[in-house]
Amino acid sequence: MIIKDNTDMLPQVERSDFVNDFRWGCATSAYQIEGSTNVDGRGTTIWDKFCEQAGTIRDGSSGAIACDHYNRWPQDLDLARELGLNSYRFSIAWSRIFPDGRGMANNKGLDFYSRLVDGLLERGIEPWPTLYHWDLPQALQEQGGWKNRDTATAFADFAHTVSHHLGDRVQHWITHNEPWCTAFLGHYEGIHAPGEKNIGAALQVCHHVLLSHGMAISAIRSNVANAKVGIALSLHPLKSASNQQADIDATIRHDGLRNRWFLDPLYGHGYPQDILPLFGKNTPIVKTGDMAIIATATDFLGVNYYFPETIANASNEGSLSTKVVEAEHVERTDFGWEVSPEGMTDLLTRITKDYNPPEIYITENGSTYDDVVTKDGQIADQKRRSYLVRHLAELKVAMASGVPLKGYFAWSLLDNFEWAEGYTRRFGLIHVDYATQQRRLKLSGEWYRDFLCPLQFCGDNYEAERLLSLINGMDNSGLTLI
Ligand code: IFM
Repeated sequence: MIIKDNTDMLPQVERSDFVNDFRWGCATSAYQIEGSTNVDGRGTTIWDKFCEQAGTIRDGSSGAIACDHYNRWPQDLDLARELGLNSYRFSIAWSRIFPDGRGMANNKGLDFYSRLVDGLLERGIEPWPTLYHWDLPQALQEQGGWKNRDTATAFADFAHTVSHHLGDRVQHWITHNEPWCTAFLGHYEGIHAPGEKNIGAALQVCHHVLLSHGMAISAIRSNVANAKVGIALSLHPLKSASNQQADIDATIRHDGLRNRWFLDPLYGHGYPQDILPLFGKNTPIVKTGDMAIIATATDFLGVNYYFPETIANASNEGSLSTKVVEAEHVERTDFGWEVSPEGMTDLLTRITKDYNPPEIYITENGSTYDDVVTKDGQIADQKRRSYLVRHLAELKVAMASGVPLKGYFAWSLLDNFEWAEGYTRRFGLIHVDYATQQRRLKLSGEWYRDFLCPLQFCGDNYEAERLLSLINGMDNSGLTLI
C-alpha cells in the first residue's frame, strides 16, 4: 500500500533517532477539556467565574462542557493509545478534590482521577499529572487567592492528598503549569482569571506560586518514594529588535522577568538582582527561608515552548520599559505566534548552560491554525503537521548540543477551550466537533501516530487492530491510499 502525500519538504525525523524510553506524549488540562463543572461535588473555580463576566472570553463561552472529557475519557484514552503515546500529561482540578480549596477531600473527585490513572496504565500510557493548571477554587480566591500566602499552604495540602491517593501509580508530577501566566496574565494584564491589573499583586502572586511549588515537592516526596517532580515553565528565546544598545539592554531586562524571574530562584540564585530594584514599592514580600523552599531541587524541568519574542526599549511601558514588537518577514501560526523550531534549540541550550537541570522535557509545544473539515470529514492540517515535524527534528539538534532532553508532549491531544480565546483556537492533533463531540484525527495526528508507531514499537495486537480498521475503512487519515 503506498501512501501518497507531499511531505518531501520536511526534515527527516524518526522515532529510532531517540532512545527507547524517550517519553512521547500529548498534554491537556482539566478546565480546557473536562466540562461537567457542576457534577460530583466539584467546587466553583476562578475560571467559572471569569467566564461569566461579559467581554472576558472572545466567543462568550466557558469550559462548562468543553470536550466532555469527564464522561468521554475512556474513548479519549483509546485515542491516545491509538496515537501510540507512551505518556500523557493532564491536570487535576483542585476543586474536584477540595471544592472549597481545603478541608474534607471529595472522594468522587479523587475517584475520577484514580480511574483516569488506571485507564492510562491499562493502555500502557504513563500518567503525568499537573497539580495546578490555573483553575483555583473560587473559595480561595475570596480569601485573596494567590496574593494570600495561605494559598501556598493549601496547595501543599492538596498536593499531599493527591499524591497520597495516586502515588502508588504515578511517578512523574508537575507542580505548576506556567506560573508566568498565573501571575502576569491573571493579575497584571488581566486577560486571564481572576482578571486583576496590578503589577504588585502579580509579583506577590508569582512569589506565592513559586513558594507553593517548593512546598508541594516535599509533600509529594513524603508520599511517593520514587517520585520525579518538576515544574512546567513557559519560556521564550528573545531577540533584540535592533542592534542598538537600548534595545539590547531592554531584551536583557525583558528576559529578567519572562525567563530568569522563574529559573533563577528555582535554581538557587534568588530573584534577578538587575530586575528587582525596577519594581520599587511593588517588590514582593519574601520571608526568611522562602528562597530555600523555592530552590528545592527538582528532578526535571518542563519547558513549554511555543515562540520567540522580539523586544524593543520602550521608556513608557511598565516597570521594565520594554515592549514586544512584531518581527518582520517571519512565519506565523494563525494566532500570530512566530514559528521558530531553531528558537527551541537556542532556548534549550541556553537553559542547559545557565541552569544545568538534570532532565528537560518539552511539556508543551504546538500550534493553532483555522482547520477546515472537508465534506468527507477530513482535516488536512499540513501547517500543523509541518510545525510538529520541524520541532521534532529540532529535538535531535538540541540533544546533539548536549541538552538532557528526555521527552516531548504535543499540545494538545484534543482541540479545547483556549482560555480567553474560547473555542476560536484549535491546537489539537484530534479535531473536536463541539456540537456533536465527535473526535476526528487530523493529518498532524496521523503523522504523529505513524512517527510513534512503526511496528517495532507497538504490540502485535495494536498493529493488527490498526490494519483491521484501515481495511474496514475506519481510518480517516486524510491521506490518499492508492
Ligand atoms: O492552551 C494553553 C495551555 O493551557 C497552556 N500553554 C499554552 C497553551 C496554548 O495557548
